[in-house]
Amino acid sequence: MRIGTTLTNYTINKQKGIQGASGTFTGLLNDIAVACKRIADLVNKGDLVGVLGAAESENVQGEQQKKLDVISNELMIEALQHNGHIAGLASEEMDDIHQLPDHCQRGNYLVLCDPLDGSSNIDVNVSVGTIFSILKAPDGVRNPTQADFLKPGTAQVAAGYCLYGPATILVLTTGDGVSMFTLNRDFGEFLLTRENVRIPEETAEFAINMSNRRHWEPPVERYIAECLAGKEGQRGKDFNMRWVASMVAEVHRILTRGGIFMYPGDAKLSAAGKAGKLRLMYEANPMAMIVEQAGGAATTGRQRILELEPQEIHQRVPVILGSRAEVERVTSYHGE
Ligand code: P6P
Repeated sequence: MRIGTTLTNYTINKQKGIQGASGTFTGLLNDIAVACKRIADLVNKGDLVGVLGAAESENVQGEQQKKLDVISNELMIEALQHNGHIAGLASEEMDDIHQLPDHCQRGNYLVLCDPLDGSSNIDVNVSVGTIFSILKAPDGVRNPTQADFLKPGTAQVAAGYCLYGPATILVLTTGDGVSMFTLNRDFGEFLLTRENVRIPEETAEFAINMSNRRHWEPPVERYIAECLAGKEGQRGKDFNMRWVASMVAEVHRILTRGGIFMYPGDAKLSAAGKAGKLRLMYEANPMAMIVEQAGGAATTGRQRILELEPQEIHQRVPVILGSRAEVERVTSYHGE
């Protein structure tokens, strides 16, 4: 499709020929884009509008919320609940499923989101992002329950993120490749800037929080030690390392130039009763769909993320994703 086309025109054209396409999906993506534009505006203004710093609250994870976490969640609800495109919304920032007010018309979709991922970076002006996952809503259900959201990642009809960095870029897949749209602030539209994004199969760049090294399982230790051994080691090449502590920024780098991102389970997380740090439903699943649609791979180290059967809306999983050859190497080490 023509570079420079708007997100709305792009989705209308994508929906043409899809049996029963009612335009609701295009409307839903427009609602999400409105929320992302409003979040981008606040992220960009920061201290000028008093949105930085901690809120007086914790989320369901027991983590200190930032003011912008709470505000971004409210902006997602505001943008999504009034237009009849969704039947329910789940968010990292809300304990339970958000039930739409009775007067709101219900739509065909369920949305799960991390309204502002990486928000610990907000106060230090490092890129953050919104992550979203879209499922079909069950027919005729006005108030979906948590069980209606607990579908494997393969059931997603679309997934995406909006990266609030030097540029504001919305990245989307509807199951037919990955496209990128850059926000033109002059007239407030996301314009198509890249289509059919592909992740290089090979890479020499890994992303992991090295401060957790003493807690890692042997397969992770083995893989990273080989990377650190460089060209003198058995990999025969030097590796570079990055760690932004903002998953959206890491995934965007990988989509752009390849790489492997790892947030594995480890002894410290296990001791706290956690299978991983990242959340399956609104971080791992949408990012895994995007990465796979761009030719990469996404596993827990032991199995494909998109095939996991969810048990709980906020459940955590280990995440290893990116350039296919490297993800398969690490995953093979787990199987030995
Ligand atoms: P750590 C942000 O809080 C996040 O959920 C991801 O975006 C990021 O990759 C990870 O956690 C960073 O975790 O332990 O390095 O702060």
